[in-house]
Formats: sequence, structure tokens, C-alpha cells
Amino acid sequence: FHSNETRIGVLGVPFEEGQPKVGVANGPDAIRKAGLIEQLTTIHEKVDLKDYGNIKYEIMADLVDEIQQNIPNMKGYAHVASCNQKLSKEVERIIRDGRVCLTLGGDHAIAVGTVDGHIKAKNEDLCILWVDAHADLNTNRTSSSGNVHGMPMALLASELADYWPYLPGMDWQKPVISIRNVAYIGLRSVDSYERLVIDKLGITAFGMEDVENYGISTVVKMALDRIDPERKRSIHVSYDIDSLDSLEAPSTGTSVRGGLTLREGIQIMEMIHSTGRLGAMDLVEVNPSIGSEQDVKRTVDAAIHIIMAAVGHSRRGLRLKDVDTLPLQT
Ligand code: Z70
Ligand code: MN
Ligand code: MN
Ligand code: MN
Repeated sequence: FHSNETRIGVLGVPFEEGQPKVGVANGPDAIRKAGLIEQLTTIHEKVDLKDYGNIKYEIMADLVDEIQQNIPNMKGYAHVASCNQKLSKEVERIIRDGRVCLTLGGDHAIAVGTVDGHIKAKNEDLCILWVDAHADLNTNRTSSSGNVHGMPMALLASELADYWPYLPGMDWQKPVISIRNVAYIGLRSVDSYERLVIDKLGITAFGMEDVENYGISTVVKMALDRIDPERKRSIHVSYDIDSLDSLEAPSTGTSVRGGLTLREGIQIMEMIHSTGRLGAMDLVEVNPSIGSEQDVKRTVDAAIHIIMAAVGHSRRGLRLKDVDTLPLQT
């Protein structure tokens, strides 16, 4: 592919079975309606963008009864397994088409499929930057909610594979990511069992106190030093909009005060873009049914700014090519 061409694939996942609040399934369309696709094509002249539309999946009907009887404490499990299986294949296809895959959620349970698809497409070890107020590291045994959007990182991490029962309909998914290749940024609402796992496994986790102490640039550098020390891995960013402060992104299911500013949220993705190794990004948990019209607009606008930074929009402005004089005379 042309070296300075930016190839992007956008995929919507209108999925909300991983948590109890209706509306998050309308995240992808709300973000598109606010102009994401048009804005992406203005980043520079060499953007090759393809919108793959919204994913459609069929529930694995033969498994529903068995699943509901045998998998305790995973609400909506049949949907989670069915959607993610399809999603993994779609993400793999988009990345194999030479594109950075931008997945619009939907709740965070969809990261199981996007990360799996990324792993299969790249055939190499990746690293994950998980930007979130929450660690999403519960298993069905430790979760007090039974909401699967609080579990995707635990489903993905190889070190936690033995802590899960056999999950029918999930055989396609391989927990091949070592938790050593994962870093969190933005944590501030971590359950006690999640804290135990983070401490026991020595997971790289930068909470809001680290952002406060070091500043966001240093935090991103430290995160990359840990998860991609040789600067060679494909980077998967799983970006939960609730990493931002409630004032910045009010329209989300579980907002927590004391979070990232939009400036910090944008800075993270500008730095990831500058590595040249962003392979895939999820932007999840935008719920247009929560809050006022103004809240929704603010949240969707924040999501668009973060995505634009991820694919190369510069706050410094676009540099004109082959122009070194100002047009002073007409
Ligand atoms: C809690 C749980 C969560 C998002 C809430 C919350 C998880 N740890 N994730 N909102 N985005 O239910 O497991
Ligand atoms: Mn999350
Ligand atoms: Mn979250
Ligand atoms: Mn704006």
C-alpha cells in the first residue's frame, strides 16, 4: 500500500446485551449521524475509508437452552457468544484488507470479538491499551453484577483461562493474549477481586492518580514501554468512553467522576497514532438514551475527537504539501 495512505475500515456493532441499560446499541448510528465518516475523510487527501455498516448476527439457537442452564452469572451469554463470533471474523477480514479497524460499540463485551479478530489477522503477538474507568476483569465467579461487559479482559487473558468453566459456543475464541501485553489507563472503579488479580499478576495499570502524578504523556510512554518494549507489536486500543470524566462524556451507562479530560483522551490517541502501529480500535459504551440532548451531543463529539486523533488528525492543523510561500498577492 502507498506509504502515506491511511486505510480505515469502520464497523458498527449495535450490541447491548452485555449490560442492562437500553440504548447503547444505538451508539454506532449516533456517532455516524454526527458526521464521523465525513470528518474522517477530511483528515488528509490520502484517506481510503470504507464503512462496513453495522454487524448482523444470528443467535446460536441450538445453544440457548444449554447455555442458560449451565453458565451461571453471565447475562445475555448466548448473544455475547454469537455476536462476538461473527465480529471476530469481520474484524479479521477488515484488517486483512490492509485497514485499521475502527469498531463502534455497543457495550464493552464486544472487545472479545475485536481483539480475537485482530490476533487472527496479524498472526503475531499484539498489545492492548485498555482505556477505561473499569478493569473489566471479572469472571463469572467474581462478578457481582453478572454483566459481561465487566468481563471481556478476563476472557481474553491467557493467565485467567483456568478460572473459567467450559464456555459452549466460545470455542472459536482463544485467550492467547498474555496479560503482560496489556496496560490500563484511566482506572478509578475497580472491584476487589479485580484489584486482587491486578496485584497478583502484576498487571500494568495506570489509574487516575498516575495521570495526576506523571501527566498523560508520561503515562502513555510508560504503558508502551511495558507492553511493547521493542516497538514492534500491533496495538489494539479498547477505548471505553467512560474513561472520560462524567462532565466530558455524560451519556454512558456507568459514568464515574474524576476521570480523564477530553484533552487527555485525545493526547492518548495522538501518541498511539504516532507509533504507526495502531491495528484496531474499539470505541464503546456511548449510550444516546442517557442524559439530555446536549449530553448526548457532548459525548458523541468527544468520541469523534478521540477517533480522529487515532487516525491522524492533528490539532496543529494540516500541513500543506509542496507549498512554502504564502499567497500574498492575488
Ligand atoms: C463492574 C462489573 C463496568 C463498564 C461498568 C462494572 C463494569 N466492575 N464496565 N461499566 N463500562 O459489573 O463488573
Ligand atoms: Mn469497559
Ligand atoms: Mn467502563
Ligand atoms: Mn467538536
